[in-house]
Amino acid sequence: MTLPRLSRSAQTIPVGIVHLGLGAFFKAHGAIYIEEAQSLSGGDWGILGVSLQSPSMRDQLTPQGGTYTALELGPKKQTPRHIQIVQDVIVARENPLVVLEAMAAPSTHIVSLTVTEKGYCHEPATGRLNAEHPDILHDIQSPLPVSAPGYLARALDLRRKRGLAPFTVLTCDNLPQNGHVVRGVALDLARLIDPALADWIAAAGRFPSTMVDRIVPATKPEDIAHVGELTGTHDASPVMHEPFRQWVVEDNFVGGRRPDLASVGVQLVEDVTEYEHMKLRMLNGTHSSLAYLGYLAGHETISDCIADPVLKRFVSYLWSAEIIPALTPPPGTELARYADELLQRYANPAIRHRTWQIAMDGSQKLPQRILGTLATNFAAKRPSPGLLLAVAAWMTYVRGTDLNGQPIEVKDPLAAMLHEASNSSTPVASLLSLRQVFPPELAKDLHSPLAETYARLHQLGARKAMEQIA
Ligand code: CS2
Repeated sequence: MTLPRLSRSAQTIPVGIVHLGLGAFFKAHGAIYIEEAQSLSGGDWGILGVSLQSPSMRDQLTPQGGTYTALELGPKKQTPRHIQIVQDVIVARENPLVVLEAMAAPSTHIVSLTVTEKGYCHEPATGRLNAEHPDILHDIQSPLPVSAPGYLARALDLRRKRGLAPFTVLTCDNLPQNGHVVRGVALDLARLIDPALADWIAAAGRFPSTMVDRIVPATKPEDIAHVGELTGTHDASPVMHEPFRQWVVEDNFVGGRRPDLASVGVQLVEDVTEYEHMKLRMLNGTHSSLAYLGYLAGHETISDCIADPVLKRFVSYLWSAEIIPALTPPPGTELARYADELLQRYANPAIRHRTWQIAMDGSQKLPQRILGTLATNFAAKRPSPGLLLAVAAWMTYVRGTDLNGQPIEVKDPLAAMLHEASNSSTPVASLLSLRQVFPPELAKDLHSPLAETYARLHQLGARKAMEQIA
């Protein structure tokens, strides 16, 4: 039976937000908060979605008027919801001028981003713009950009020249001090284009840091079929998400203009750092650890990992012995309780979050998720055998073959470099010498314990090596 196509039932709302990198995460997180804030408190906060490269999101959403289903998957209950805050989707590569004009429109007050870690074209180890990046080299020369920093700098330039206030740049990616990073790359690029632009952005621009959290696995073909059965309409672009959500945002917007986020449970704070460290190191740090070790142990998803008593024990040990002692809790938060909640979220069998998906782009993720904790523990002389094992598992994974010699499809912007280093005669030393990932001081400290851990992992296999630790 062919199902009718999902279509818009709500009125359109004028666009106040342009979102760069419209993907599953933003559709299931920021967009839902903004839709709720809009319907509770009003304001013209419709979202214009932008895909920087691929036309697929536009092709899926346009025939349904930009609307989609968000399916909340609890352990026992499923709740579909029709989200209508996205008004339209544009593909930047096809229409760069249309995107720049939308960003420069007087009615646009916020440009939000989910472009993944690598989309900032920065050096993960330092957080600074990688001025050698081919997209950045292009964007220095051309008024029609290709990178996210390029769109920010060029659109801000249009606003400056037209005498408009800048938009607020609201990053929603899992980077430490994400506002600071996006401000840094936009300023560095602006300075290469026109120093006067950089001075204007530095003085008038606002780049609040945020902590974003909701587990949203990539949508699979079977999810589309399932949503069709559940709702009776065909949605080419549904998103699956867990019930939990959290958004902590620094309340630092140009002219104070933003949706009424507090009314829908967003925490507006002065400084997001402690929330961000907690989330990146406790959630994303163990996600990445489980991704590499779980993958090598033969587990397909995070909930499969937690169903294995060895991995469940190991991850609890990571929190209590290695990660929590290196953190300062955010106000009113008990970290042991946060860990218990994380374990429950990971165990949710309705969420099929693949270890392979989380393993992607490890070179961009490791520093803020795992290496920061390792550095703190080194300084405090606190042993970290578990996190060392996670790094050794990453070093094994990026070879492109698992411990049984089976091929792994490694996705990473540095894949070629990682492949060469990890398949050399000294994999640990060669990988540690990659300055994009490992700060030199830490690399020195890590070398000998990591070489030993790597050898043990290869001798015992992932499960036994975890069992030995916890
Ligand atoms: C995950 C995150 O894919 C990944 O790297 O660790 O997407 C994670 O699910 C979210 O940050 C949860 O908020």
